[in-house]
Amino acid sequence: MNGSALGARLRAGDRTAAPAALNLLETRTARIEAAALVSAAGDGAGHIVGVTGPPGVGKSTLLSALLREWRSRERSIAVLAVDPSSKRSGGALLGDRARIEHDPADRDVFIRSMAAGERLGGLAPATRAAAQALCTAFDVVVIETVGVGQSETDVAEAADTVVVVVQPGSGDALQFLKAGIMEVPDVLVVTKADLGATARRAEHDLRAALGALGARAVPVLPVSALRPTTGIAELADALDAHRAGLDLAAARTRARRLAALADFVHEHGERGLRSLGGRRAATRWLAEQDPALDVPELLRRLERSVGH
Ligand SMILES: Nc1nc2c(ncn2[C@@H]2O[C@H](COP(=O)(O)OP(=O)(O)OP(=O)(O)O)[C@@H](O)[C@H]2O)c(=O)[nH]1
Ligand SMILES: [Mg+2]
Repeated sequence: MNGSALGARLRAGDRTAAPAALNLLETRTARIEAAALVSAAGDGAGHIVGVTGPPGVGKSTLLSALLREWRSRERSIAVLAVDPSSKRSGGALLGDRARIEHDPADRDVFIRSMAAGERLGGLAPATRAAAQALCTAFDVVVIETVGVGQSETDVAEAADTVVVVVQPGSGDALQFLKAGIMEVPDVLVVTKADLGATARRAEHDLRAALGALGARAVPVLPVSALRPTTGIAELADALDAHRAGLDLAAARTRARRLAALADFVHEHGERGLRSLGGRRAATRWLAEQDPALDVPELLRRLERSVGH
């Protein structure tokens, strides 16, 4: 099956094209077909939600509960679970991992594990492309990543809305402040709210940390993802509310530009980035390009601008 045919099927809302589309996007030797797929799929109206947080915080369990909530709202959902174990990352990350629970016969839910990017918590170009292509056929596309410090910015670049999941009693609130990543979350979830006082303290610490930073109003939501769940409907509502406030066309243009730059760095490394005059200069240059250009064209223009 060629890329543009698969992209066209997704664009027509044919969710059964998802597995073949992902196979193609993950084939390293099929870059041209993969680009054709993403172009043919076009700009999707689906909501791309990034879910990130440290290993074992409860992301997959949370998604199992969110999937049930979204299905009860008749949304179709694709989940791209970025698997850190596919990189050399040491066994410490694994251990007590829950899988995302779902009904395998439900054709409105598609779950796929994908290889991680170069950095721990980073996104491979195939994951960005997959999110862009799938959001034409699914109402919600989730990208689940293991977040460790700075790497969360990768998922923020690919998603419309970013949920950062925080473990009670972990001191994560202070970590966030130190790492300067309070800019990343659109919604903060304190998971394992069933732990009681520790969870309430984490919620309080996060609100205090956000208050100290001033500026953006980020909801902090306590959730328990173990049955009987609490806070899940509120989380789904908060995601909808964030989405409703977005300029989606602008967000998609921004995502395409960032994806092109990420692809460029993937191909040409930090040296290539320096030849563009650094990340800031490259971002400024991209901001001057036609907003309608797709990722492959932006990448070509970036390469041409430095004579590659
Ligand atoms: N008490 C309690 N335990 C939870 C909750 N959510 C998840 N857990 C437990 O936390 C552990 C890790 O959950 P996962 O959902 O696998 O966490 P994860 O963030 O997806 O983990 P990785 O994918 O390995 O990074 C499991 O033992 C879960 O049962 C919760 O709301 N309350
Ligand atoms: Mg998980």
